Amino acid sequence: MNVIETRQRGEASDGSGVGGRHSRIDGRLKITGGATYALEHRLENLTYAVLVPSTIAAGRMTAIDTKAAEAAPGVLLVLTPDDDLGLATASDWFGNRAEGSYRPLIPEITFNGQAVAVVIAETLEQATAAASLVKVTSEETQAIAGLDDPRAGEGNLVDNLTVSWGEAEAALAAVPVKVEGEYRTPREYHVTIEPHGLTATWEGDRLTIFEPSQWTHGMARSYAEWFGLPYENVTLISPFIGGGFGSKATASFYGALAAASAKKLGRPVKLAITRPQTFTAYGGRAATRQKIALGASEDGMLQALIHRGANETSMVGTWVENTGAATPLLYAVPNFSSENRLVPVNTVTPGALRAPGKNPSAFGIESAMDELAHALGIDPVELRLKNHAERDPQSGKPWSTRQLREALTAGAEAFGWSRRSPEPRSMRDGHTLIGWGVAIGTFPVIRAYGEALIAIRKDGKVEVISGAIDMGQGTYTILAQTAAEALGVPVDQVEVRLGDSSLPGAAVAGGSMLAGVMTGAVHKAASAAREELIALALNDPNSPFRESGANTLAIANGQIATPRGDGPAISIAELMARIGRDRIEVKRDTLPEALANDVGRMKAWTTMSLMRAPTDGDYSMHSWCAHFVEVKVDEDFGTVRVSRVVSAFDCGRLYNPKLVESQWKGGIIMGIGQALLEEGLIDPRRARVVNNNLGDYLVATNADIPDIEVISVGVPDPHASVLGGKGVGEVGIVGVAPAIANAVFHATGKRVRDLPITLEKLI
Ligand code: MCN
Ligand code: MOS
Repeated sequence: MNVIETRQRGEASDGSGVGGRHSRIDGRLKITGGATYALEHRLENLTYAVLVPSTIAAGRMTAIDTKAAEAAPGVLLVLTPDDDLGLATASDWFGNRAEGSYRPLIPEITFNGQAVAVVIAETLEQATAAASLVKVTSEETQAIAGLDDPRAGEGNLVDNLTVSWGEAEAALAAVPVKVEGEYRTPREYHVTIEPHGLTATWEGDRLTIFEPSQWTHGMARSYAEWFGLPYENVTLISPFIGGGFGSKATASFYGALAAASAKKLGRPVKLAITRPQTFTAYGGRAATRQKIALGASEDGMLQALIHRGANETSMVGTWVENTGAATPLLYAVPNFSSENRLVPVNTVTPGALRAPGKNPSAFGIESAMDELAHALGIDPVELRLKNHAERDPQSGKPWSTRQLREALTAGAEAFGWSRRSPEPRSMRDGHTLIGWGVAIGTFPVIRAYGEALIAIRKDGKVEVISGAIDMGQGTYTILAQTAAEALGVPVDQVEVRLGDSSLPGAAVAGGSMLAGVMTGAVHKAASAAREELIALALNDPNSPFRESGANTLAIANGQIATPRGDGPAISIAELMARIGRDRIEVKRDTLPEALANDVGRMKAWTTMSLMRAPTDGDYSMHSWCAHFVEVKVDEDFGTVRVSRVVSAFDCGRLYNPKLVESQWKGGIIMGIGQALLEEGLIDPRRARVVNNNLGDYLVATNADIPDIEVISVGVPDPHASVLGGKGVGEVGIVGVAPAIANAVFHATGKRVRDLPITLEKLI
């Protein structure tokens, strides 16, 4: 079922290998309804679970009355904090595991919407109706609604995020030109089109979970640990995912509840998170604020940078949205000081949302750089080029590759930046003010390990098998292309099977690392499979090549021949028939020798503990971009429209430029939404997310999006990955919001330092 055939009707088989513009091979299945998503699996005897959310944000539940719910039609089970489900704790992302038991429902309430009970019934309607009958009595205490709540305070310093060199305060006091500002980003949400949820089913002591997942192995580990099962007893299946953006990388309390209920009932349980619950069942991007001071000499050389950031976190968990993530990397500055604080508020613990840290960080520093350019009277592109960092200012290491100058230059050229008139409010079209803005962005290269199995079938088809996932970014397609190239077969001869934790191991599809990890593993396994096929063709007594005198063979376009073409030439299927083989399987991993034992494997696939930081090694490795934006602002109404975007990127080698362009554009589109629309509105009285639906939480739609031109200026980066690519999935969003804010300033002369840029801030 989760096998993707690469042939698409009406599409020529172009045999494109790595670097080809192949369309997504899962695209047809998705748009014709052939792709089965997690909640669409129809199991016999299925039951339905519905969560009961808390209506207070802080306090303690003193009593819960479930009698009416239990007596309601069709109800099978009601679980409350009074039920001990016998679960153990699970490891965190890095594989650290606290002692003790795990209770997914607790009486201590720390946010509005926290689940206090779950009701399981024969039908969804029955469970929904019964959930409304659960009566909760609580002692309510005063909640801290968010970062702006006066009771929230300054927060606690995160020690390992304090970075400094030189004498920033003294240098700032001495410079002739300085700017200071406070920049804020609101709470944002993933709003994936496919909401979360799962179906859990047991067979004896084997648990199967159908759940959308950015990381089948990591999530399977959590389930195994909760229930005290051997890892192999859990299978998590996730062949298709309707968007994740960071929200589907961990197993969550509702997964534990569904699986525990299924165990108790001896029947499969489906738990679908409702759209409003997607705002509280897991966390979105934390709200942030950051104070930035920049000091420069009159000729525009940066002398000092002081950065004081903070992000909200929950009362019970720690989420670091590092506002200083991009700040130390972008510019050469001799005196630098940066810190980040955590401010606990009554919210669900925030989580990773496309380019966590880097995204709000870029909003701060890139807005501030625009303010500095204006104060200096220097063109903002020129200011950035002037202060280009020749090596990583923080680690002191050379960049592996950094085509940021090229991105700024190529982007400016394609945009027509030289025609910009520098004064704010100096470009207009009737009642419409026109503004042009620029900002840069970055995202680190994160390396990890992967494993892939390549099977050559007797029909000559090649299977690529891995537990890695594809949530829309293109994994199926690039892995087919990689195997096709390494094996010398057309891409439509390759089938890719992904999204199942029982398949070979892979890192998380997060941190923009999966493509580099998995193309490396597939390339290695497919190259080994090719060697094996050639060895068989040369040595098998029944092979037509046995007497050819050749000491190696060539495979191209699915045909095996002698290198000079002077011997026989046959298809892979024919060779398999001649040598009497049904299937050749080759599995390879990219683990270093020292980690290739059982423990190393387990750690590599199910935790992040073996991930390699961008500066681990001799180089500092990052993707880079420069965004150029035009906005049109209605002078009377203050409405902002983005009318043109040109962005240039350095992401190293591109495995599939068509998919990369789509990733970049997707990031830019999200960035436009972030700049102009997205904002979780929190009721200060009850700390409740007010706009918890797709009608009121606004994201960019087609009508908000202009033509977007993307340009690749990258060169292969041999240090970043086996095939020379750097991360693509997240860098596109980084820097978009400040480029828009800078364009709005250029159009209107008004500097908006808190997102989103809505009309009331402009009139
Ligand atoms: N790619 C490429 N050449 C490269 C690098 C990547 O061709 N050098 C292309 C490939 O098509 C690959 C894709 O870009 O499948 C993304 O690769 P990569 O940057 O390695 O990112 P991951 O595969 O790890 O995907 C995760 C990343 C993250 S972290 C978020 S958040 C995000 C994103 O991808 N969420 C997405 N892109 C998304 N796209 C969709 N449609 N839906 C999401 O939820
Ligand atoms: Mo992406 S936020 O790292 O899943």
